Amino acid sequence: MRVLAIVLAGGAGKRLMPLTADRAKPAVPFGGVYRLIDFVLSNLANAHFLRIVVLTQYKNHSLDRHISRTWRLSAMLGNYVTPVPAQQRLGPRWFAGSADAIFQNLNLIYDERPEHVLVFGADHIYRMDPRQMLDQHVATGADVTVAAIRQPLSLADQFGVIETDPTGRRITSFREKPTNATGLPDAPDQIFASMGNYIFRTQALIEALREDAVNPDSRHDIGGDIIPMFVKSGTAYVYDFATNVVPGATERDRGYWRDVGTLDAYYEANMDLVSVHPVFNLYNDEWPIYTGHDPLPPAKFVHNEGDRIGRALDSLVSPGVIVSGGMAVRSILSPRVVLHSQSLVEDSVLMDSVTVGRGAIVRRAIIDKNVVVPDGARIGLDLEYDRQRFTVTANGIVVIGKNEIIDR
Ligand code: ADQ
Repeated sequence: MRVLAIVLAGGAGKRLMPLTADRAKPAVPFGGVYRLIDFVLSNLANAHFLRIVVLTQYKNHSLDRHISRTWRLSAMLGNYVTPVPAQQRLGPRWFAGSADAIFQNLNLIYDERPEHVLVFGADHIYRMDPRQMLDQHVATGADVTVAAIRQPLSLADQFGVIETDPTGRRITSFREKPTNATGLPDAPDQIFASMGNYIFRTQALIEALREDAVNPDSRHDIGGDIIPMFVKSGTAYVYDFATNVVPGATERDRGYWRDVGTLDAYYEANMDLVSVHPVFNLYNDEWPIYTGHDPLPPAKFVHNEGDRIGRALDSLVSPGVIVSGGMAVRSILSPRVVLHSQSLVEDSVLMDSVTVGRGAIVRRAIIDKNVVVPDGARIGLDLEYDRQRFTVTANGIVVIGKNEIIDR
């Protein structure tokens, strides 16, 4: 069956600032060596959906570079992962919303002539076999199938909220980020949330996008505008993510899905990787998460100045790291991080090339690329002080943007 996958990677990711100051949200590094977009692309690739266009718009340079360096499929077999920047094909305007992004790129669909189009979001951490969703989509004859997962009612205003008929399959109501949602009949404190992954029958998608494009009242958003059109005509179905079976999944990480749209959610999802029995298992080689990075030497631990042993406990340590007489606990050290003597890094995420100076202490922090933490500095110990100079989240995580200069 001919299938084209479109990955939506054009969102601004404002709630992840400062991590999205210079890069699109799907390009935000995660788990040391990954970028957020690697998760959806790995799911598609593992399912052999190998014709993929990635629609980009906002600060797309590092995303384009990552995709073109890492995601090189065999052109000889007709496979590709192609980043497509907003090109203003239809006049001098950027994409108005996710539906407009596809509308402006309909030529990609005409070129490929798929029977079904997968439209997947680019910024979630999960494993999913999309073939099982496609099977259901084809079996029900749906015009659109929306993947969904149960989430707490309190988060309803962050998601598309789905209600179904008694069979649990056909969608009877889809409301984008409602502020007055009610819980599910069998679980009043939960909602059925759209995961932002859709499969469309191609012709139905094209017709809906054309109709939407000339609707002056539309915000041209897939969740807000396109899905409700199909709900009205009774041709929208839900795919329950809880039924998805991924090869090699463990008891603990089956059904794992995280929307990392906020800094706190992003931090927690990183910490899920370092917990002693990780809730998300990176070692599933039956459904690998692919990525790419520069060729770097192995991580090195140095016993410094006679008595200081470089150590890392319950941590992920990437290639090119040097732990020179410092110590990392429950942390993620991305490529080229250096911890100098007597430094201590706890419960933190350090991105590429961060250096932590002699005797410095870093606690519950996210530190973006290239930041130099000076000798003896204290981060995450006095949140009042940190609030004056950095971003501090609702949960008290200190976030330091790329290239920021830190005073002691
Ligand atoms: P949000 O993620 O808030 O909710 P949106 O900001 O439209 O919705 O982003 C969806 C995806 O499209 C993201 O991957 C984003 O990067 C991309 N995107 C956004 N604007 C774009 C544009 N102009 N061009 C290209 N790509 C763009 C969505 C759904 C909800 C659902 C949540 C699940 O709308 O119904 O519950 O995802 O997280």
